[in-house]
Amino acid sequence: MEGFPKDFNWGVATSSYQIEGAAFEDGRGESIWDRFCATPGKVANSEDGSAACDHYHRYPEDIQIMKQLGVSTYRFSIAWPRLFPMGNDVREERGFDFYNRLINELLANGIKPLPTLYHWDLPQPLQDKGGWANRETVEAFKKYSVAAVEAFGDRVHEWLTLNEPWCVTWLGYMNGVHAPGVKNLDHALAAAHHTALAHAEATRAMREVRDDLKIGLALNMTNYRLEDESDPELSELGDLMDAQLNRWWIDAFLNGTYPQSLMDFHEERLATIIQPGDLDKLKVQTDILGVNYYSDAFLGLPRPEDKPLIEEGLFPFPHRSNGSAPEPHTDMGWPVTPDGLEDLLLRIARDWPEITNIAITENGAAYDEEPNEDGVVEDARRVDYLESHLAAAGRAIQKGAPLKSYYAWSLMDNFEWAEGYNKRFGLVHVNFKTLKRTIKNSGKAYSKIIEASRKA
Ligand code: IFM
Repeated sequence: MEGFPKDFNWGVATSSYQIEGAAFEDGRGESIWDRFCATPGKVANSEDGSAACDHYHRYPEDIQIMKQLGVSTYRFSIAWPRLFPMGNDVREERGFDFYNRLINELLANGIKPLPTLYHWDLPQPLQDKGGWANRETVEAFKKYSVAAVEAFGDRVHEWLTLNEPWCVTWLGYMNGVHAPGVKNLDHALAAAHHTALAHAEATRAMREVRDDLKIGLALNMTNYRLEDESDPELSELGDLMDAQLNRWWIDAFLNGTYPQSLMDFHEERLATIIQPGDLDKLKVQTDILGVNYYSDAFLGLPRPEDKPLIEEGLFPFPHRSNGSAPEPHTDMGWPVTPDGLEDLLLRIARDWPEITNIAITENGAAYDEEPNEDGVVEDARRVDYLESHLAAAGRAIQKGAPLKSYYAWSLMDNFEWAEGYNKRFGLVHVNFKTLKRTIKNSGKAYSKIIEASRKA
């Protein structure tokens, strides 16, 4: 694979609720995803993450698998309700003990930990007070982040605050397909602001504890491909969607602003949410831009029935928009568009030259191959996806994009949120009955790419 320097960080990624299981063990508190999954009709097949991959108990085996793959870094998330079950100041030491064990085991095996502080499992008691729509959650997140750095910062030097605040905001508080399942534009806009503020406040507070940390956040980003670039209505919608997904959190931490088009679009509502002095607080030194890239988004002219929703602020889903997307698609229905990754990395390099450390913190594909009679998982489509996206990333590096790390999503098949266990993203297959792990052909291919790049 061309373009990658010898010291490139090769990794795999997961998140707590999607893999840990042990949801009711060692004092872990209820999270919004426990509550959402227990609500009929919210998750496919009424599944939940209570057992998931049982990584809570099997993490030593999982770390051995990472070692076999040859990765040098592991992105995981810390479950806030394990450390602070009620979302207040009351600690659960057994939660801290678990992450100490995990981090120590990673380091003992030569794997650098990259924790994400918030990958969607908000303590339910905080949601009972409004969750991310309530400004108090910013302060609670700051305190939790500081406690995590105090506990683990002697060994963990790179951190991500939030994963995909766009999903937290728009899937969680506007169209309700993710926990907490709220459908309210004022709550969504408040969440959009409070997540940006939380990243900034937590980052500053973490740095006060230790000045040797590199801190960033992970954003889901895409390229919007317009069906007709000359159509003014479509161009305007494309700009608003780009602002909402790609620019909102970057403008916040880089410049202490939000995109003007969205400020105008939501002017009255935002005026009641953004308090005087807030914009200055948004700007914060952010060392790593995590990019979660899965596919480009194809945007066609809004259908008449979508127009009232758009006017209200509910824009189409990035990967399910109504433009004509090319084949093939993954099991999520997302088009496979590797060149888009190169374009996106080059766009970041061009539009935000201040960003000097990009990590692809997620990239991967859902395909449902099972082990064959010889126990081999022949997931050729995932091998293609991985190789073509890595080739695109390598080209972007050669053209000057400051890409330093790549984390494949995901280490193993896991709980895919509202889709349940049906959508398999893993390089490692998990049999959810026996919990047996089997490295897929894509895992073997990834391992070879890593080995070759270190030798090159
Ligand atoms: O599984 C998710 C992950 O938790 C966040 N980013 C997208 C992935 C695939 O949908």
